[in-house]
Parts: sequence; structure tokens; C-alpha cells
Amino acid sequence: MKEKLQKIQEKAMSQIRSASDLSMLNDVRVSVLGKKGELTSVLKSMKDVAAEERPKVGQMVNDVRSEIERMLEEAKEAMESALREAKLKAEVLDVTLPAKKNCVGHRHPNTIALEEVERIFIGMGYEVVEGPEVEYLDYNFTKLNIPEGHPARDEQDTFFIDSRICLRSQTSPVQARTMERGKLPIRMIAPGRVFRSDEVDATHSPSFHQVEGLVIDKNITFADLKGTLEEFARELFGENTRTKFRPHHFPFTEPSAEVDVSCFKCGGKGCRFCKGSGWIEILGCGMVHPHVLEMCGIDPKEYTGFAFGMGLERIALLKYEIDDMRLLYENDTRFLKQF
Ligand code: 2NM
Repeated sequence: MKEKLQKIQEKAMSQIRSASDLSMLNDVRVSVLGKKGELTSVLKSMKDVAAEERPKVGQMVNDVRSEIERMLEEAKEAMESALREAKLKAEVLDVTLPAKKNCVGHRHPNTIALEEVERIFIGMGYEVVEGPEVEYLDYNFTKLNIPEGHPARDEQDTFFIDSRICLRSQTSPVQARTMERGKLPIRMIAPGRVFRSDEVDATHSPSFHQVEGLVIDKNITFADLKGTLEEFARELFGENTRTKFRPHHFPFTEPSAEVDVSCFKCGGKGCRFCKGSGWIEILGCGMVHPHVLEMCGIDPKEYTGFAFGMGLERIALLKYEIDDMRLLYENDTRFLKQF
């Protein structure tokens, strides 16, 4: 009997030693101490032991039982503590590490430039008006004095949707729509995206932004146009900025002009920035062609007006001294966060 008990104990010990996880330990407990366990069956066979031997054998069984229980408990604790250690190691958190920097958003240079232009014209009493980016050829061309067959329809490399509709190549259709509404006088700017089938380079993109302006009232003259744009240039580029109006041609205005501002880098002496000329071209303008007024339902004998247009990206590139328009479209945060 004693031998049998010793064998059970030894076998249990070796099983406990080789157990590699808690469930294997539990299997050992069940196979030895469980209802059908080896030790339990020894206890059940006590009735075959001689009466005078029973206390002694009983004591032996109990000793083996408590020894095995002690070893199981010991092994279990060792395993649990190893598990705890491993978990702590895996979840280690270095609270002395520097925190991740919060990335703060920035307004895009285009947006900053647009808000600046809007601020200036709103200050002069202008309204900001928006319109569709997909336009009827009628508004994009015809009502702006660019009839079918006019070279400007092809010159501008328009994206056509079908024979009646295109992606607007300028924001002037918004001005045409505003004139047609018939509420006079008009003082408005129309900012927005325009489309031209251009190759991408440092100064061109198939999609860019324009701000166009329009004033219609009785007795509006070229002097009003000059005064307005001179004031605009001074507000945008500094109070010492001078302007130069060069004769030009646009189908929708007559007379027309292009406007240069004195270089705000060198003050007009000539530098790398203005390519030595002292002047920088910023916009086109003119007196709204009587034919345009007529086609938009305004009587040119009663009303006159001026209009102007500028490329927003061009203003942003100049103002923030950016040398490549593509930087404005890549949205590289290393670039954007400088503004
Ligand atoms: C420019 C230059 C000159 C212009 C004309 C009109 C309208 F609709 F009133 F006829 N809107 N914008 C205009 C005039 C635009 O951009 C360089």
C-alpha cells in the first residue's frame, strides 16, 4: 500500500513539473484528486485494509494528498506570477517619453489670399456672389460677347460637357447671371474655381481660382475703375504701391486694360522678383461692353459699369513669395504650416 501511494505521489510530482500551463495543472489535479482520481480510488479501497491498519494507512493517504495539493498550489502560484510578469513587461509604458505633438490645421494660402481680397471689397460695399462651376455656353461665352465661332472660345481651351454645357473657364458667368436678375445697382465680386485645359507647370493648372468683380450703376466711368483698383492694390500690397493701366483687349469690356503694380519687393527699382522691370501684372479690367449689358437685360444708355478679374493663385504666389503653383495643390503639411 505504501509503495502504491509513493508511486502515485512520484507520478503526480513529475506531471506537475512538466505541466506548462494552468489547464495542464488542472488535468493533473483531476486525474489524481478528482472523483475518479487515483488517490480517491485508494481511499475507496480502504474497506479492504485490515481494521488495525486503517488509521495508519489513512494517515498516509492524507499526507500524500496534502503534499500533492501543496505542490499543485505552489506550481499554480509560480505560473500565475510568471504570467503577471510577462503581462507587465508587454504593457510597459514609458511616461517620460515626449508626447506626440498635436497637429494644428492651417488655412490654405489660397484661402488666406481670398479672405484678404474679400475683406477689401466687402469694405468698399461689395457683395460676394457664387455660381455654378458647370455652365451653359450661353453664360460662359455668348452673353459675354464671345459668340459662336469667336476665337476666344477655343483660345481658352474650354472643357466641354456637350454642345450646350461646359466647365466654366472664368467666373464672369456669375456676373452675367447677377446682371440678368435685374437688381441694380450692382457691386459684387465672384470668387470661385474655373477650368481650362492647360498643361500643369509652375504657373498653370487645369483648375484654378479667379476673383472677378463687377460694378453697374448710373454714371460709372473709367475713373471709378481706376480709383477702385488703385485702392485695392494699396490695401493688398501696401500703401506705397503704384499702379499702371496698360491698354489691352477683352471681348466683354471696352476699353480694356491690364493692371500692373509697382514691385512690393524692390519698390519699383527692379529686382529678381519683378524680373528687373519694377512692375508686376496682377489683373485685367475694363468698362463692361454695351453689348454685354444689353444681352444681360440692362439698358446701356441708362447704366454703365466696370469689371475686373484676377487669378487667385497668382495673388497667393506673389503675396507669399511662392515660386511654384503646384505647391498650392499638393497639400504637403510641411508647406502649408508655414502660412
Ligand atoms: C477680366 C478682365 C476684364 C469681366 C467682365 C465681366 C462681365 F461679366 F461683367 F462682363 N466679368 N468679368 C472681366 C473683365 C474679367 O478678367 C481678366
